[in-house]
Amino acid sequence: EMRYNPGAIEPKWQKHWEAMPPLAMDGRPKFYALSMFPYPSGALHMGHVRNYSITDVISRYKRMRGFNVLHPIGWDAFGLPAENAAIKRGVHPAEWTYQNIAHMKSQLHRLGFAYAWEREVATCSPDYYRWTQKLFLEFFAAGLAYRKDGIVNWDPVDQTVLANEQVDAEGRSWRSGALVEKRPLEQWYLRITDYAEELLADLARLDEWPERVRVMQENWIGKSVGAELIFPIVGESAHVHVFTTRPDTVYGVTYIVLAPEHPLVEQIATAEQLAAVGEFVAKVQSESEIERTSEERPKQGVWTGASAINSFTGEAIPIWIADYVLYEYGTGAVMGVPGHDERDFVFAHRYGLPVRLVVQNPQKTLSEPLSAAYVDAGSLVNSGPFDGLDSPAAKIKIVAYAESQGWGKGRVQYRLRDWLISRQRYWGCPIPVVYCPDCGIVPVPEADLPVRLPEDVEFLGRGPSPLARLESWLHVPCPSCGAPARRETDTMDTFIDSSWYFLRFADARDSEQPFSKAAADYWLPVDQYVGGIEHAILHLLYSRFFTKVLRDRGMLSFDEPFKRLLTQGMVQALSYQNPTTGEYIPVADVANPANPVDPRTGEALKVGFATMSKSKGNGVAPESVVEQFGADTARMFVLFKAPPEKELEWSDADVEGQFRFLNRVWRLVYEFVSGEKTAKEASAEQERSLRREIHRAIQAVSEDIEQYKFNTAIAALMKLSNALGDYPASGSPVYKEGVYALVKLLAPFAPHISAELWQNLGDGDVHAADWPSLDESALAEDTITLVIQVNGKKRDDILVPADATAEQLEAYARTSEAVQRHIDGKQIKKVIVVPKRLINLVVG
Ligand code: ANZ
Ligand code: ZN
Repeated sequence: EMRYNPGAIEPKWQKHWEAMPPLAMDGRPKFYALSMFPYPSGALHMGHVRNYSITDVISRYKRMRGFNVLHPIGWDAFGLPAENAAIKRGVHPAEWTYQNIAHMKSQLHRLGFAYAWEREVATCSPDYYRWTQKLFLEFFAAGLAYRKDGIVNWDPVDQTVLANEQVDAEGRSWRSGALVEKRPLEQWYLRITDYAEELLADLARLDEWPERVRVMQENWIGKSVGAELIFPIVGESAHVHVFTTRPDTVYGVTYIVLAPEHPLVEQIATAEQLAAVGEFVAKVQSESEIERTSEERPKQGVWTGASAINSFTGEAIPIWIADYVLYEYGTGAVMGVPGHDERDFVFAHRYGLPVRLVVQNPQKTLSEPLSAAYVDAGSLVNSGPFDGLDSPAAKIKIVAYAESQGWGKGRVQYRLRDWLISRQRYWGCPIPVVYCPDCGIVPVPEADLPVRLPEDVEFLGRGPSPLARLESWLHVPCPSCGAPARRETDTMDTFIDSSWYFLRFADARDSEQPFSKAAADYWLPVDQYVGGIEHAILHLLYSRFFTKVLRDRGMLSFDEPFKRLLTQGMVQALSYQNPTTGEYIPVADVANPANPVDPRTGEALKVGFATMSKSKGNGVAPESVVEQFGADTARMFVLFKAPPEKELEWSDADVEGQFRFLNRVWRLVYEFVSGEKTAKEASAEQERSLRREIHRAIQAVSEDIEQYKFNTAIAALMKLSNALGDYPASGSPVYKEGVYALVKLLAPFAPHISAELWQNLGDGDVHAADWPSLDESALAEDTITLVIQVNGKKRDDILVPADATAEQLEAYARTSEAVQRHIDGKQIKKVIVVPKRLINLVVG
């Protein structure tokens, strides 16, 4: 057909790709491209389109380069929104979820993404969560899943506990936004801290990850090297253990502080202080960790009435409790060194505790009383036998001495906590254990998996979870002794489901095991992973943890799941905001974009780019672009508009620009296939120049795809199409070479139009074709610009043949009048040539 009509050709090719034969392991090199799988929220948004276009380009490109490519998709399908829909609208979470999956799946098809559909998974399906349960039992068998009574983060809106990772810096739930409360509760944990050191050390090997993500993980793991020092309590047999990163300051300790929750508090508080202590503990318990450790507010505390001995000095020092000491970190107790720690300095001043100088500033001699804490390293003073040592040496000596005396030992501390995985929710993977009055915690035998979610449940949205109220489900015989026992009613954090889905894709239909070792070892690690920066910590850290544990269980033989990572930027669009109320006005309600006003008040609106979202009313639905211009244009636009790591600003004009480009390509190929070939001849020079353009495009597009520079790759395609458009002799072999190369190079980006055009060229399936090969010799330039210097100063530049020898270059240089003037009859002593660029004549 003459006219480019995406609405006619795209569905045809989409059908074709759906029917692709399943993948098999074979002798070709493999390539595993993966986008973070979506949550089935209801509909795809532009962020999804951007994410999935990237892996689709990479995987189509790698296929043409001869790789055996795995590009799978699935659904992260457990989670709260489904349950909330059940509470609000009475629709069962499964029904809501599967409806959304069906709709989003049709959208994925319509965008022309080529997936290994035969490997599709949904984490809420029993064939998937059966294996999530099996993996939980692996962790349990390894001693890596355990129950612990602890203080948990409680989300009062969602009525469930949250992992530390799910509470933001303001102490709010990542999901509901509610201020998180602290509650004591017995829950399941995974022992991720056992892997803290390896998770940290292996970050260095992830050299194809963004630096930013590695730093975020490093900070999250938060390794501190220091010591645990022991302070005997006066008149008690108990000791206080503190964690410090500054053992070199031990002679400057003037008090000890316990976290208010510390179990010693009750034991050592004296009768006179007991009331004040109790009051303070109650006050602190109602505050969040963020409030307690805020830099702004004064540190507060109360003396317990008790004292401890600093064994180094023999001195008795008071034991306090204070808000700024956290029970969950280190030992829950610190040694107060006000001379060298800012928080301690503030605290000591507030409560009149002594401040002592024990580390001297080597730059600027300090003397007592100190006007501020000196926190850097220095040389020790007032520190007995350690005087004169610098801080690093003193740390080592003091720890060694403490060890020899039984006063403590070296210790490494991580900020990372064990992963709390229990959720008081229905729509999640049931934790496969039973509680027996005689046998205790009994894992459900593997043969009885999956522990299925019962379907007939009530959703009230308050009180205990539906599972905890379902008597028929709750009561089971103990798998071990048969006595009446109780099921676990909590389900797992959904981050568990996504911590291993990339492994399941290797062997998604295995009905005997989560995945076969052979398949995992063949397909993994993921060669290219693409997703949002919001997963920089949680999902990526948990997935790395799972991989390492499963490796140690003998289930796979690699250490890291994701070889290369790309975190794509957000898709933004113009948004309109009322300057007084801050409210966003939906784009659809703004009558005149040239002069946007609030339709209710007439106020002029603030205009800016903001992430597309429902709440801002500035989203563009993928299907609206697909209907108007086709999937190829939508894909080309999101890839062309910005580098993938950067924010992408939506622009209708640029969408149309891509549509026009595809129309030009269509016409060009159409005219080549059906039109009269011009009998005109091109000059040898024109011919060489077109070949150069063709091979430059081959080189640029190949390199750019490898380096995620999709925007410049598309620019190179445009350049090639222009060069072809300008070429006079469409009947010549080089023109044909150019047309074929253009269609092939376009194939990963705009797969439908290229498939159709390739078919018209009579050459089968472009997506099964070989990537065009680069002819380096075609890249060579005919002429180059030679810069001529005399005594290092530029005097002229001239065009010379690209393949001229050094002697020839010198001869060319001498012909320049400007150069002759500067040589001025003097003798040339030396000639320096930088090939293809520069010649320097040294005269004197
Ligand atoms: C004495 C000292 C002297 C300290 C000095 C610092 C400077 P990071 O790097 O975060 O590991 N600390 C220990 N446990 C704590 C807890 N549970 N709550 C609040 N603070 C705690 O910090 C370790 C330092 O934080 C430790 O070293 C301790 O104070 C404090 F000049 O000990 B330091
Ligand atoms: Zn039993």
